[in-house]
Amino acid sequence: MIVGRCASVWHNRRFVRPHLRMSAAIRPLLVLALLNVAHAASPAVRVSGAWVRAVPGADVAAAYFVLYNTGPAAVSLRAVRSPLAGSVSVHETRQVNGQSQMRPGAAVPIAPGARVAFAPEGLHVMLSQLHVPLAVGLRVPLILEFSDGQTVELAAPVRPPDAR
Ligand SMILES: [Cu+2]
Repeated sequence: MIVGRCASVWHNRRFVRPHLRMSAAIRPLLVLALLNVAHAASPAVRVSGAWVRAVPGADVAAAYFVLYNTGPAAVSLRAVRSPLAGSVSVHETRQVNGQSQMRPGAAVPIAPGARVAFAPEGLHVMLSQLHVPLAVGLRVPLILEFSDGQTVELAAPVRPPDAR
């Protein structure tokens, strides 16, 4: 079963390939595009303290981190992806009438110079349909997409269920 799921991860990778095969006419444009990316250099948003809480026996888990907008303009976290999860969404846990409820959130805005913490009992990234069990110590690749077009890739270590 795991082999089949891993195959789907590979399938996703293969999906990227057609971009690399292109005619000679387009190649100079690609070089320009890459130069632009290099020029844009470091992303405006820095991500620190990323981790994922292990949930034994479940195919869902929550990821946490702190976002810090070092740029002069507001940026929002638009989407998160992971090759280990079939579905990834931003959630917010709220207390409603004394009960803890999770609801899917929209893009998360980060004002210039502001920090936004994803933490237990608040904002979190919900990883669903996990392709592999998340053992403590495993590093979960996360790709964060921001409204300014920048993406940040990181590997969030899995911590025990009682981690805070
Ligand atoms: Cu959630």
